[in-house]
Amino acid sequence: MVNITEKIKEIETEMARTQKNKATEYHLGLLKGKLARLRAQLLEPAPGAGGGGGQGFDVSKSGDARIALVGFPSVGKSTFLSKITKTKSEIAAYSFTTLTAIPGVLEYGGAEIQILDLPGIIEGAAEGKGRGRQVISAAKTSDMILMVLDATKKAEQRRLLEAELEAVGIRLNREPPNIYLKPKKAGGMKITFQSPPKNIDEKMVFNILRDYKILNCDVLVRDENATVDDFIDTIMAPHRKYIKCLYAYNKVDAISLQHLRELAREPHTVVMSCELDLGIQDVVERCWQTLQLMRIYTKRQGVDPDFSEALIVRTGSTIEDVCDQIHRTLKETFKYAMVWGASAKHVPQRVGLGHVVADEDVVSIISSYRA
Ligand SMILES: Nc1nc2c(ncn2[C@@H]2O[C@H](COP(=O)(O)OP(=O)(O)OP(=O)(O)O)[C@@H](O)[C@H]2O)c(=O)[nH]1
Ligand SMILES: [Mg+2]
Repeated sequence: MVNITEKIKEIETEMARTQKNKATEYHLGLLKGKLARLRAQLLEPAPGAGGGGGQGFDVSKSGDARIALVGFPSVGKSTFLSKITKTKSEIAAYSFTTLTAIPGVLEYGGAEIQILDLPGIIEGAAEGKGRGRQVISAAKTSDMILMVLDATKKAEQRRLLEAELEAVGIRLNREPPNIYLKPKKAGGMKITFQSPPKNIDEKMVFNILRDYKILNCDVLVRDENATVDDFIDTIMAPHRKYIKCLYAYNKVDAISLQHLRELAREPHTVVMSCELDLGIQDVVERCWQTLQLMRIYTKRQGVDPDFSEALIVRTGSTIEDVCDQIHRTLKETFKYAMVWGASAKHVPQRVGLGHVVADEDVVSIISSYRA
């Protein structure tokens, strides 16, 4: 069997050796395309192929969302899990304490969020070193990644981890590229740019598609800033996962106030000390915001609302979405709703199906249904 890892190394070496200039741009683009294909092959071998590396850990999803704790060994992932859930995951001063995925449940005002404590990732995880590949597969199934970092370590730890996740097709805090690609049965390639592209051209797109043996297709590049990488991501769309990420720097008890302030200013970043119990609740709140979910409490007429159980809807949802969440035919008999909370202009406010609700609103649906 040909060794994919070796092939990947070969291409990476060639890319490093190839000077970046106008003349080699096409060649580099092709190499990037090949690399993306090999990496996907490495992670997701064909069904039935032996030694499959694509599987994550055997933990079933539960609750309203899943957050994966990803980080290098000994940064405090298990300590954090123990702080925010009732689950105790083994904690120790040596690396690789956690050897499998440990799920915990974070209860957040009637919502249940599954927190997955994972073994520490080491460099080269994407190539299958250590348990990295499994960890990464588990991260890929999550709604959000909480990247736990050690504030006392060098800044490059974050870049290294990002590169590992990037290599397996995880895209952090980004949107899918604005490129339309539709393979066809015949008719050749039709490549259209909505506005003059800055980083790619028709020949480059053509070459990469041909290398992927996509000879008949429609392409529409809507973003003038699209790069070769964006284009490859579009071709590899089934292997790409766009996930929100929050960076949590732990152990800030061991760094200077100055350094702490610098870290806290970075985008998508929070700081905490599990040891001193500092900032933990902030991290939980930022996780909740990052998930872009809302808790809606329902209330029957004349009865107090039940705050122990929430309906979970996406941020920006309307009363109509809330109805759909309760029962798929509720809309049909809907008369109006009463809303208490941040979205109400006065309390309570009488609203229709189009009203946009806010986190922690209390909603009472009045329907014309009679039993
Ligand atoms: N100074 C300091 N130490 C901490 C803090 N949080 C955790 N630690 C210590 O860091 C060490 C590693 O913690 P763990 O929670 O086991 O780390 P982990 O990320 O789960 O490690 P692996 O399971 O090996 O990947 C332990 O000795 C903890 O007591 C903190 O906020 N400050
Ligand atoms: Mg651990």
